[in-house]
Amino acid sequence: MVMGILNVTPDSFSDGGTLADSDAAVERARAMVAAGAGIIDVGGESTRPGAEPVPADEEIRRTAPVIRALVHRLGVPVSIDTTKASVFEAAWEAGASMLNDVSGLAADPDLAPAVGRTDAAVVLMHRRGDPATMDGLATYADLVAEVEAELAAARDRALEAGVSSDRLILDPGLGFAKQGPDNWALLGALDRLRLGDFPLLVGPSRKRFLGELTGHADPVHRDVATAALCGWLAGRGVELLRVHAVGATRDAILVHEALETSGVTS
Ligand code: HH2
Repeated sequence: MVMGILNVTPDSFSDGGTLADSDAAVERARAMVAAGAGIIDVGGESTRPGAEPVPADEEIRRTAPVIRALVHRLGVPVSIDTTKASVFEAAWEAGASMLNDVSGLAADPDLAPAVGRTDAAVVLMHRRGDPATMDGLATYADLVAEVEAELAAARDRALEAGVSSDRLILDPGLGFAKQGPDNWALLGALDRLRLGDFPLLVGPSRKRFLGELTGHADPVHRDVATAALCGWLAGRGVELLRVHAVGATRDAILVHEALETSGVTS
């Protein structure tokens, strides 16, 4: 499934400040659904390195009305991209059905119990530190083993808070406390990062490691590289792909599926 990114922020790294109001956000989401998105991920706080923290009440003000509009006007499933319990609770109240927590339930001790009281699906992403510190924490003696162990700790936080295992989705957190080559190494270890057989979400969209590869300094020029990688990820059985350019990713998945149906790939 393709997850379309809807950042209602002034400062996201590739699309910050591009949505003037709630109506513009609904129209962007409508286009993403028409292009093949099965779920929309709404974010009200940028997670990029160095991003300014956003107070919870401001994050709620940005996200809750948009979520309500998406659920009621488009009827599309919505995920809330937050690390804060109160923002999740407002999103849940507004109709969101999934929590996407880039901190893997580590940033806010109230978030695990809050999501445990609901039946929301939960994406647990791997990162270290926060936007201010994560680039300085991207040092690993054994990258895959450490990411695997830290994802297992996030899984345990969720299970201890009462989130049932069939609602958990894991994410290696491309670009979060990772140096360029680390992202490629983690892509080569996805089967291990499932911790058994949890579904995976992967979010390569427009990220710096794709800019380093292609030479495209402007993130919006990285959609072709994103789609190419997403086609490959679909071939590895990754369940959820979080992207800005939904149509390009959908096309890449279709190409992969056609090759598989024709017996060209195994
Ligand atoms: N990446 C970003 C934000 N949220 N969530 C998950 N689960 N996985 C990711 O890889 C991921 C994520 C960063 O991208 P974006 O939302 O475009 O930027 P910003 O954080 O600046 O709003």
